[in-house]
Amino acid sequence: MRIFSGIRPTGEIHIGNYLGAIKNWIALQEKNECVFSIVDLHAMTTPYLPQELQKNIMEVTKVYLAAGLNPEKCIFFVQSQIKEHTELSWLLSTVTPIGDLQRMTQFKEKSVKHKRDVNAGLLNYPILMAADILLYGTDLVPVGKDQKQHVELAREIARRFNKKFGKTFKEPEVLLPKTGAKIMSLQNPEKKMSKTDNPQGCIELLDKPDAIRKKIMTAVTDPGKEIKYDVSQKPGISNLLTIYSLFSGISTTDIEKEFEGKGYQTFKEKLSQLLIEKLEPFRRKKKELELRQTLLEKILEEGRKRAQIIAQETMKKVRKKMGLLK
Ligand code: AQP
Repeated sequence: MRIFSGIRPTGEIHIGNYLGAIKNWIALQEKNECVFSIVDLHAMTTPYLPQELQKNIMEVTKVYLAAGLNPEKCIFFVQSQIKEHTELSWLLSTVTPIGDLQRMTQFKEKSVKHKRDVNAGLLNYPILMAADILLYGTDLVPVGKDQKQHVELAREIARRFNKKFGKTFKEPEVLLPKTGAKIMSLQNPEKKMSKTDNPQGCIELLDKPDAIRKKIMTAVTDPGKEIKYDVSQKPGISNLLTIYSLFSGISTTDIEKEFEGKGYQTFKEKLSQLLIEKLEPFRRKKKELELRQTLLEKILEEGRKRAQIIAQETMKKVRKKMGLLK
């Protein structure tokens, strides 16, 4: 199976990104041909500081590696270093109806969030994402729930292209984790945890113990005292239970039993301890990587070369099918 997925270098990677996407990638790289990217061109569709982008790309590189991504087992590269992504994105835009882009939930949400900067890139985001995926002959795209709609559109774009120009692309499928596909904000359990939202709502993979404790202890909970998984009545506690379960490997039912009659405070203290312990290796490995700038550059350069070979092959076929000169 060929796998593709990516992350925008828009800020600190959080446990939502990890549980929804990265954790799956680490498992998949063992038995599949995986291509993982830092999708920096996507990061430019929402307000960002040019002077911070390069630093963010290197930070995300370190977090990917600290989380267990193995460049010997996957292709790992920076999106903007492969020009074929933007070329294919343009070509695919000619088979994508505008209406399909306008109905995307993320476009609608981000247009509200960034009212002053609703640019064409934000609208075209899913076409670039389709190009990312289709360029590598991808079978499966492991992402969180918020990206499901975009993968479905990529599939639709592939289908349209194949119909118009003859079979060229595989139709990729989305792969969501059974649990953890949408980790919610600790400050607003109705909204997903997000890099660019309230930092108090978000546990970063590299958060220090004090920050973890503070964020968990101040996490919004629900009326009552019972530790019970019930998303409609207790969205706050249910989200914390999901996080507890995914980091401990214990089922939510067993966690409920363990905390029967114990109240929110005790539960939150235990969850803080669990996260402090489980996130410690990320911080340690990331720190080790701080001193390995040359190695990081070498890894990205190697990844660029390997990705480019596949991307160029695909583009040769696409250009021919679409009637362009060699
Ligand atoms: N809360 C979440 N729960 C589960 N999975 C999540 N993902 C994001 N948030 C959650 C998944 O993480 C991968 C990388 O996401 P991204 O960086 O490409 O962009 P995003 O989906 O827009 O993530 P953020 O954190 O919310 O970033 P900003 O604030 O920049 O918009 C994807 O697979 C995503 O599904």
